[in-house]
Amino acid sequence: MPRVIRLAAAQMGATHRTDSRAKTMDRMLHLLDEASSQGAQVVLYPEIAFTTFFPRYIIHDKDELESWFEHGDVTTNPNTKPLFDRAKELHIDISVGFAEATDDGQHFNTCIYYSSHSGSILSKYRKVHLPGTFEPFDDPDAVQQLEKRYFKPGDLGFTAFRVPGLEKDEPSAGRGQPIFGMMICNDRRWAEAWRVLGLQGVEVVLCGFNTAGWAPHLWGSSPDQDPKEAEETALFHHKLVMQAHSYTNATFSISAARCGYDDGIFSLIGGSCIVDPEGKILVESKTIEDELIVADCDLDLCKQGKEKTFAFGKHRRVEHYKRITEQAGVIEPPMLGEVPDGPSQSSANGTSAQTVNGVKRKTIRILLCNPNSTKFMTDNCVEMVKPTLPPDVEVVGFTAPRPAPTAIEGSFDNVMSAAAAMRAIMPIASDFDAFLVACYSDHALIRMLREEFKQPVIGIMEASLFAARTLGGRFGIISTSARSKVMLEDSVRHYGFDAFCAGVGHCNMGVLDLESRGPDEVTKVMCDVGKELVAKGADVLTLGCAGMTMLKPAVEKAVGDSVTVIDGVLAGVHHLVGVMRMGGKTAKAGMYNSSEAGRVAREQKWY
Ligand code: CDT
Repeated sequence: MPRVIRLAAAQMGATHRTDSRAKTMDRMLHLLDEASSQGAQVVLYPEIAFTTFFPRYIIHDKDELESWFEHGDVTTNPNTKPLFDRAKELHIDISVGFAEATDDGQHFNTCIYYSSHSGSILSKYRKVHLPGTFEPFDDPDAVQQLEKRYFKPGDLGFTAFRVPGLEKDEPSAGRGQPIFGMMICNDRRWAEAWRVLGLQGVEVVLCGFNTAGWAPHLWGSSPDQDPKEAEETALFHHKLVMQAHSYTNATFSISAARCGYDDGIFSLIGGSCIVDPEGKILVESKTIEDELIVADCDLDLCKQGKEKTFAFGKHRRVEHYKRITEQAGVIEPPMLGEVPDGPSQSSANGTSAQTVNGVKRKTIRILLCNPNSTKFMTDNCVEMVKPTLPPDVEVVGFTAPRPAPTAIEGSFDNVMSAAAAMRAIMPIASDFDAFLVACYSDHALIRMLREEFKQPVIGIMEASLFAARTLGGRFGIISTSARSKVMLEDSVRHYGFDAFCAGVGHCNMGVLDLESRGPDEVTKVMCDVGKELVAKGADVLTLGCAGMTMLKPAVEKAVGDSVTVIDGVLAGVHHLVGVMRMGGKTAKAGMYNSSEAGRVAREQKWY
């Protein structure tokens, strides 16, 4: 037996700032009477239906602001009670949006489902996705959307609920009472909101909205965009999301607009519609005035999608969806350097290119990991090392994705960059034979990589110090800032090389100054610092930042032939090549034993 229910959207045209509540209530009652005369069983009203859409105004006066909110129980408060009384009298269920002030002083953008059957509120939803800004735009012509200022994000989740009293012959076909879900305006643009309802078997999604037709500070191409064209695009996006998400969750949906030109100037789109589970619009509004749309919806039509194409239990692969709940913002894939695809060459020791998964690659592939997010530094390092590579060795540059800091100048940057870099390296690590951490410090990423992988890992500071011990008696480090000098002195001690250190000098510059101040100024300072270190007894100098790589020849010239200058990137790459040729791998019997098993046991494998 079909489960047909008659659903309606009560679209509401312009509601001006100066309109009285009584006037707006009369319009709402009129729409309800019309719904009754058309036999509608459920009527959806828009978001913030009892007043104008006040979040477009900056309101400093506390009393005025509170006057836009509904306080206490909306079904008994005199401001709103008449709507619920009439719904009960007409035996029509209603869903309506309003600005909610709670007894304990919280404010939400809310809607409720009122059951005329029980004469009570069956379910409440508080808007989760609040669009716009907290602070108003400075531009006096901007259309403001200050929902983040006036409301807290909803705290009730997307909870589907059963609605009694709608079906003629309950309980019908053993499927139980209809399953409804609610969302408000901007929520409809988020697939996550729909899917959470879809996963509860929702059959009707209700969504009231106030969507600006022209708000160039918030969306659209530019303030010069033709307002009509902007409205058409806004309408297109509205229908797109209602249709697409109804289809992918095999549910009916109803949307009800507050539309028209509020205060004669603020454009809000219409486009109220009722969509079926195939994503087809059954009925849509034709005006931007008060208008009722009605459709008969056979909820059994949801079955096809729920049992075939979108049979979630059969087809969803939740193991691949973790990012959706664990990550809000975007983490881009790492920026990899160019992978040369020229003909394979034979190496000095007889090794040559090998084929992995049908892709030709060099025998030794080193991932040069720049843990900061400044790509030109990575590119400079790769460029500098390229001419020195044996034919079977390839160095691929990796730049940590945001939110890694653009420069690493202290412990905070160190840890934040290590976390961002490690998350991005984990999925690609197996493609590389060794890792070079291109930050001149005792960087956390070095130990993280050693713990998690067998491939050899070295940092450019460690590599410089090993080379310096091999090539001279005392070394000096040319570092960037005064703080870096102190940190590197500590690291030298940590690495156990302090007995061989003639000193650490600094250029009084930040990491990014090395680029922004220009090569002449930077070279001069670096050469001066280098000479001071030589005067203190250093016969080897190391460049204390990956960003100094390109200036090695200038420092060499300044200190003369008898002093050796070491760049950590070169030292690191060739150290790794040597270790690889020895068949070396990271030992796992001690401190570099991975703690992954423990994380899995604690359910903390979150990367
Ligand atoms: N009310 C609401 O959520 N409106 C937003 C537009 C905000 S930006 C102009 C919407 O998504 O329709």
